[in-house]
Amino acid sequence: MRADIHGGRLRLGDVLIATGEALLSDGRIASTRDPDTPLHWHIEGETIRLVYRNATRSPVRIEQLRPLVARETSLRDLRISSTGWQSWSRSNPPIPFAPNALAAGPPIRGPYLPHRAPDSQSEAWMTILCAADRPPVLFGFTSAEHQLGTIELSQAADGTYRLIAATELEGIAIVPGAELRSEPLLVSSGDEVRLQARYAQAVADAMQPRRQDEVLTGWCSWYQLYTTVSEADVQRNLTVLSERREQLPLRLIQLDDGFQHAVGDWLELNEKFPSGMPALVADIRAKGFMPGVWLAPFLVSEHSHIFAAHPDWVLRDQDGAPMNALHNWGGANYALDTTHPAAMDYALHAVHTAAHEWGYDYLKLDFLYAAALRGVRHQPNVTSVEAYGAAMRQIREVVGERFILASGAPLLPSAGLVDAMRIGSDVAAYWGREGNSDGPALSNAMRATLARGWFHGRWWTNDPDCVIVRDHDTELSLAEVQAWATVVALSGGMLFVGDDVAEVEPERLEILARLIPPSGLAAEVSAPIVDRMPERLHLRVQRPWAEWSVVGIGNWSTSSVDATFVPTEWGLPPGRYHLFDLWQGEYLGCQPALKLGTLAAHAVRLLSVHLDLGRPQTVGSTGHLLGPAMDLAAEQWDPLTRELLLKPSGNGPAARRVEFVVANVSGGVQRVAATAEVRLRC
Ligand code: 9PG
Repeated sequence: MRADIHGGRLRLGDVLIATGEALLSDGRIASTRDPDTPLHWHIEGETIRLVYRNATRSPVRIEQLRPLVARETSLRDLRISSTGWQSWSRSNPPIPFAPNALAAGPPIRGPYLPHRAPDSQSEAWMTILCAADRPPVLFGFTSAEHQLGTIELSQAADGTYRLIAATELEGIAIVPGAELRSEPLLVSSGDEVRLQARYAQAVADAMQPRRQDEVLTGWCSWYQLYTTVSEADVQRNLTVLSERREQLPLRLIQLDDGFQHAVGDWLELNEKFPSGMPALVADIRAKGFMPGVWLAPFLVSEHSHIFAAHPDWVLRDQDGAPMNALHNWGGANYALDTTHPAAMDYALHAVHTAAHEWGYDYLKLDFLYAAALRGVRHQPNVTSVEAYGAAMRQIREVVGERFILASGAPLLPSAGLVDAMRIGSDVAAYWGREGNSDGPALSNAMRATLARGWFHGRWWTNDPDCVIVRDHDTELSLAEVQAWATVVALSGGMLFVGDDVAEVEPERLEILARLIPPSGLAAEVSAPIVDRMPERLHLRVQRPWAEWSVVGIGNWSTSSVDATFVPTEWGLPPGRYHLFDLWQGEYLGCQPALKLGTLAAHAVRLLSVHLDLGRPQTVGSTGHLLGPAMDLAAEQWDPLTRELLLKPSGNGPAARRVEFVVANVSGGVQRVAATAEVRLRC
């Protein structure tokens, strides 16, 4: 995109014309249009920074740097995507403009933004704007080392939009002669999926993500036992999972919230854990599992001993009152001031103890946004993003190469510091609740997972949150359980189960077993969008012998619909396709398109889709939910001997019985057991 600067205005191709501004703490606004402006742009390719130079003789305090301030007249039918500030924040593909002061409000799901207009839509980090008659445009800050970046849109009475891309300086001072730079802002236009990839790569270049190894699997105590969890509960699940390893090989046992005296009192275990942590960890290890534990290192309950002893360790508001980061567990929970050396030492001591004294290899660090709240800190002149980054870097140093799953964590500032990221709100054993579009609910977790697949493997490993498969103590229908299992499988992210597995019905454990191991690959999603969720999921499988697709067709509406599959609507070339229903293990024939019949509310159909190659070929399998994409390691067809060689991947549970479904040229299919290499004369 061409950038021209003329008369203090920046023109970006035919996307927009903007000025740059700085909002000072005394309320004055400096503009690139001023004759003696202290501002200039620094432009590299499609990336823009705004720089403020203090040419005065006294310090200047800055609230915001605004690399782009534009009035847009031509945004017909504007739709806006949400990335969301932190793990649990609302996230969705482009949907019509709507002020979101409540949905993205502080302190939990949005940051404190004192300068935003109340009737605006404000998006943290990155947004994609779609309007009629022009390609989508992405505005995204590509790093968060110093400042939070937001893109704010508001609409004037005449219908025109005002766009402000700004970074928050929170009143920090620049000394005379010094310069202050905004985070870099990428502005790019084109196809939505390509824009996400381009932005993800730019962020990865700036934030240096950690290496992604294996995508982990495990058990988590939270989604059935909640805070009632006891040592006996963990032991019971440990025993069951170790006895059923052949059917259900999971790697981790992760203890969640419920072991501590109070939030903040991490080192005081409650009476439900009489044997202590080292003993529990030893048992987990002895049975061959990786031990994991939950902590919220930056949160202290008003009821904690630690807050009673050190009330000066928490973040304060302008009036000096402790800032409530959330109301939960029967009271206020304050944010630890990580710039207070003693407070930070305490957080590090808790994490050090969990990792090195107790012996946990995997830390689910939760409510991390608390360290990134705007407030009055012990150390002046530090932004909340800087405070968060510094705290997380110290935590990383303490835990070394142990695994960090971040949860409730501001997204961009965590890239490079954590191994995995919770990318949605909590799941629950119900689809949704009236008026709850952000809190715990299966549909909310699903919405975020569908919106944030493009993070996966680029900034960290995505954690879509646990699957819940039990058939009791739940409001979820089988269709809903399967829909979530499908979305998790197609996310490529971590696979954890949130049930008390000792109590789960065998046929429901079978659902879980079909998801092992995670594929590591995230499917692309596309419209139609219903209830802010895309209904199409598409994983393109590329192998040396063939390319095929795994497609998920969801119905996120509240009533049943007639579903069809038309390959050309999915970007596949016209032709005849072998279709295989992966949930049912049923071959549906070879056709140019297919009527799938009725799809119930909240249900999903999952198909393996193979272009007819005019020779014998694998078109389905019955092991992993993703079918041959996971079950088949290699296929060779020899036209001279007319022999088809199939090699099973063998990467699933040891007890898994897999059948390959092979299409013959005659139009029929045959099923063959995939115990070892299979040679078929066709
Ligand atoms: C443990 C849980 C689980 C879960 C986390 C997180 O806004 N809230 O009050 C709120 C409470 C709990 C919560 C998220 C938000 O869940 O995501 O997996 O670890 O903490 O308390």
